[in-house]
Order: sequence, then C-alpha cells, then structure tokens
Amino acid sequence: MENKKTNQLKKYAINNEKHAGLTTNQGLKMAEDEFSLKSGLRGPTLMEDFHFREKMTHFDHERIPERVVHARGVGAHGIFQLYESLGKYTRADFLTDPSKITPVFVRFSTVQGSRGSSDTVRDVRGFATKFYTDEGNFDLVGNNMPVFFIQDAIKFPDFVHAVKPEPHNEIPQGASAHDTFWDFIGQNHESAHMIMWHMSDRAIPRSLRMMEGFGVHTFRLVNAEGKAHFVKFHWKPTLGVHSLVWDEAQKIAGKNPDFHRQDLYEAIEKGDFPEWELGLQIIREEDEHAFDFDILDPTKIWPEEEVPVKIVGKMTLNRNVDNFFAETEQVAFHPGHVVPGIDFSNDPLLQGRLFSYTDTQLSRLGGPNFHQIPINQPVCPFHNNQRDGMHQMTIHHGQTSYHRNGLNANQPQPVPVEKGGYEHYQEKVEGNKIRGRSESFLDFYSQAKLFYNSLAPYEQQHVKDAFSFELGKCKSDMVKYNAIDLLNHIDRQLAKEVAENIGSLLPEKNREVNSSKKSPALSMANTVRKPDTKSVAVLLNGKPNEAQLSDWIKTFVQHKINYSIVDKKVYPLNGMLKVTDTYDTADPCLFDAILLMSSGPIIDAPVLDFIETTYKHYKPLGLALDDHQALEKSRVNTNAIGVYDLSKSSIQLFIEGIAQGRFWDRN
Ligand code: HDE
Repeated sequence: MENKKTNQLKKYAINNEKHAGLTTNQGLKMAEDEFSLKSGLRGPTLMEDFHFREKMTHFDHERIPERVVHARGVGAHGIFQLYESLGKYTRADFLTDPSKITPVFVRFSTVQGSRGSSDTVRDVRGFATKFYTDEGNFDLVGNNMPVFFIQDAIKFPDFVHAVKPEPHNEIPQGASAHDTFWDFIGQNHESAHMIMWHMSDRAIPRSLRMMEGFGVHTFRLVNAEGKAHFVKFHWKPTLGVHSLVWDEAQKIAGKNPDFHRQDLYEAIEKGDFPEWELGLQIIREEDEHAFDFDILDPTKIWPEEEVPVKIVGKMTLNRNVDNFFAETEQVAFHPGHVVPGIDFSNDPLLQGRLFSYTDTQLSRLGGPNFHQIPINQPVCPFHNNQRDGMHQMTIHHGQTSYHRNGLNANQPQPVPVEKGGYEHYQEKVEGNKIRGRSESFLDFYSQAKLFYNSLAPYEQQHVKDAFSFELGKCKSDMVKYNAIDLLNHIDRQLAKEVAENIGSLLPEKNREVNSSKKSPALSMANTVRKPDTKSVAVLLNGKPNEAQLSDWIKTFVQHKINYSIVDKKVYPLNGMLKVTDTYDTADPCLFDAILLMSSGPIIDAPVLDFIETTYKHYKPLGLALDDHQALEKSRVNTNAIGVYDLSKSSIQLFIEGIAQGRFWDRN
C-alpha cells in the first residue's frame, strides 16, 4: 500500500540483494569478512585493520537511548480520510477536504517498561499518530485512556520516577504493582480518576487493534474566519474495544511477550487492516464554563452523553514498517506539531508537553536535525534559516541564512495567513504570575466515581481484583493505607473490599463522593462485537473427521477468523489442511476460542488443560466429542453458557459466541 509518505521513504531504501558486493562504508570492496588482520595466524590483531575497526566501531554504537517513557512500541503506516468537510470548525486542509488521503504513521506503546518488556502488562497504552498533511506534520500524541495521572506538567518527572522500576534495584519491570507507584497515588489524589482507568480492563487490551485512542487534552479548532471551538480527539476502533483477563495477560507475558506487536504485524500482513474512526467532541468557546468540570483539566472527561462524539473520518493501517529501527524507533512525535486550524488550550499538562518532546529527542536522536530522519520528514517542502548541527543531511546552497536579508530577496519569506501561514489563536490572557492550581481543578473524585458507576458488575469486580493485586504486592502498610484512603473518597464498598483483601485498615469515616451519575459510553460491555480477526485453536485428540474439519475451517475463513490446528506433533492432514502447532508451542491464552475434536473416551492431559483454561477465561468452547461423557470429570460444565455441542448446535452459533467474546455469567 503506497502513499505520498511511503513513496518518499523509498528514496532511502537499500536492498542489499541488488548490490554487487560487500564494501566498507567508504565503498571499498572487501575480499574477506571473517578474519581480522593478524600478525601470523596465531598472532595479535593489527592496528591497521581498518575493516575490523570500522565494523566494530559501528556495532559498538548501534544502540540509542530508549524513550524515557513509552520505550516499548510498535508502528505501522496507513492513511486517513475525512467523511465530510469540517470547514465550519477548522481551516486545517486535511480536515476540510474529504477527497484528500493523508498518509499517517502510528506508534503504539506501553509506558512503564523498557524496550524489551512484555506487551500484555497492566499499563496505559500510547497511541501516537503522525498525519503527514500537505501543510506539515500534525501529531496527535494520545493514549488509550482519556485522562491522565496529574494536572500539571511539572509533576511529570515525579510521577514517572514513581512508576518506573525502583531506583535501588530496578524492580519491577513492566508493572505498576510496587510501593513507589502507589505511594505517589496515595499522596496525589488528582490521580483518582486515572487510577480507576488504570485498574480497569482498559489497561490490558486484547489487541492494539481493539483499543480506543484519546488526545486527552483540550485543543482548539480554528476556522478560516478565525472563530475557535474547544475540541477533544477520539479514535474509535471498528472492531470494538476488547480486553484480556488478568490471568491471561500475565501468562501471555511469558508465553509470547510480543503478543500485541505480532498481532498487529500479522493482521496487516494478512490484509486485515485495522481501522479507527476519528471522533471529535466540540464545545463552543462561549460554553467554556458551562460544565461541572473545568474543560482545561486533563483528569476530566467530557461525558459523551453531555458532549456527543461526532464521527468525522477513518484511519486505516495498511502497511508494516520495512525496518523497525529506521521507522518505529526513530519516529519523533510532538504534541506541538500542529497545522493551521489546530491550536492549543491552556491545559497546564499540555503546555508542559509542548516543551518536553523536542527536548527529549535531542538526547535520544542525537541532535537538532532529527526532523531530517526519513520517517520524520514532512511530505511538503520545508525551508528556513536553521543551519548545521549534528547529522546535517541537507546541503543548503547560497550565501544567506538569516531573516531580513537583502542579498537573497529575504528568502525564505514568512507566508501570510491567507496563503497558509500559521497564526496563533489570539486568545486574551491576563493574570498575575503565580504557582498554583485553579480551584476548578480540585474535584478529584466525582469522575472517578462516574467511571466506576458506569462499569458492568463484572468490570467492577475486575477493578476490585486489580486494586487487590497491585496493593497486595506493596510492602509498606502506610502506602497501602493511603491508597485505601483514596478509594474511600471514591467508593466506600470498593475501599472496604480491597482493604479486607490486602489486610489493611479502612478509614473510620466514609468520605465517598455522593454521585450516582453514569456514562454508558465508559463501559466496554456496550462495545461492538464481531468475529472478524479473532483466533480459534482447533484441538485434535485422536483422528479427526477431516471432511467435517474442512467445512468448519471454510466457515472460519469466511468470517475472517484466524485458526491454528493443534495436535501432539506437526503433520499434514489430507487436502490443504495442516497441523501447525503442538500442545507445547501453542497455549490456550493465545486464542479467543477453542474447538475440540475428540475421537476417544479419554482426553489427554495437555488437551484438557487447554479446555479448562479456556473455560476459566470465559471464552467460547466448541465441542465435537465422539464420546459425550469425555469431559464429565473435568472442570468444564458442558451445559454452561458459551459451550457449544457441535453435534447438536450449528457452527454458526459457535461463531456468534466467538463474536460475543466472553461469557461472564459462566460459573
Ligand atoms: Fe508523553 N512523553 N508526556 N504523554 N507521550 C513522551 O517523548 C511527557 C503525556 C505520550 O510513540 C516522551 O519522544 C510529559 C500524556 C506518547 O514515540 C516525553 C508529559 C499523553 C508517547 C514525554 C506527558 C502522553 C509519549 C518520551 C506531562 C497522552 C510516545 C519519548 C506533561 C495524551 C510517543 C518521547 C512515541 C512520549 C513527555 C504526558 C502520550 C519525555 C512531560 C498526557 C503516546 O517527551
């Protein structure tokens, strides 16, 4: 899938196969690449061995610093297209011309762990999109949760120091279940809302393709007449929002640490292109103070029932990177990369981010010319008087490199607004210099409660379990008690149950915020459900009925369901089918559903383990048993919801079960 950006990248592509021979970086052909130059076959290596020195020096410097947060990530190329013009709100060209196809690059990430950590840990997921528009790059650097832990950027280093592995022993990796994180949360009640999201199923997505994305901050859209509206950006996945269960997430972290990046890579390779719709929540400037929350506060959502999400376009990821380092690792996002028609708000978290992102690239990418790295270049021309610096790739011609020059007709000249020049929105601002927080930011608990109230009972149970797990891992009683104290401001019953589970005291006084408000849009129980791109393991226990198996596989393929056939060994079946996995290489946690074809009275132990684990994780089970008693002594209730006896019910029902995903009412 090609677009303006991928075509631009081609200029830099090198395919070794097309080259005649091995050379040094100076272009010298080398006759030998296995032996260093020595004084005698058993003698010492010589200093003059330039080939060895060059090869080793380059290798010694292959690594660059990983991102200080969001170090582990995966990226893909794609396109964005608008459904209808948003000219009423913005003059951004890519948001006003529905015929325009804008190339994008998206990088998904976890926050806490280092580059080699596991994908399925409990964490926030980064969801950063670079739109290569004809007016320059616009970066929407968001997360899969709509709020954040802190309200002011100056606290970010403190928050990150608290959540990252502890400094004395660098433990834990890819986890927030430790004392410093919970100490921070207990001491900073502005995190109350975000911690509820973090303890919810949103923090353990089933797939990066099945997560929402949020710009988090309030931005501004400004139209051609200079009229502004406040806006929040949303990404809504067309496959719906789905999660793992915690037991699965932990096991997958060991069984396949690359679970999410592999899932994304394989879906794109297969042509099952992930899609998200772009949604906007828009508030008129006149209504800035019309809500019971401050719209500049990044720990608050705008409930969708109060401010509807207007769906305006679609993004499709349709191409994997050619080289992980060159593209995914070197891509540099920045919330300050905006285009005409998009501007900032005074959200104090956003304001601080506008500094941090360029600054961090200087050490990560080694100098001020990182915008010249192919993945970061805009697809439109860029000219200015900035010069030199580390890794300068451009040969600027001419005598002048300063503004107001007469020698080169003052080129490059500023572009007037009518011709596409960027103009900052002329917001009137007045105030005394002050370090402090607006009183309108001080209600920490109402939306935390709103989130909890809005969850289905099973989702609330998962939140309780997550708090109990995380706090149960903490060692300090003070840390545990402070966290319970925070919960006591949100929901007394939640605080009480978690306190009991972790052996902590409960504050005597109930300080629960008084609100029974709900926002149904916050619950994942209300999401879209489809069988598409889910995965089924077909387990063989004894010789299968191959004609039947072929029929079922055909139906899976029709529904875009991925399948693996699993037996004790890998071997070909008749026709096109093949056993591709063994009970050793596969694992029940890696699939969305299981179909068991068993031909004898005895179900082998590893097969039984698959079935029982899948049942325990509430996932659909299709059973084709020659002997109907075969599972009688197992922990599987064959009459339970989401268990399909395929000798009686049609495969179609099983497929509906796969679309449904989980059967939470199963006992
Ligand atoms: Fe970031 N954040 N952040 N962040 N952030 C970085 O930039 C920072 C925040 C987000 O895939 C860093 O290039 C500050 C909110 C994503 O390359 C760094 C503050 C949101 C990514 C940085 C925040 C994000 C980053 C580290 C508080 C959601 C990964 C490496 C004021 C709206 C982008 C880098 C990628 C990365 C700073 C808070 C999203 C250090 C100071 C809120 C998705 O610059």
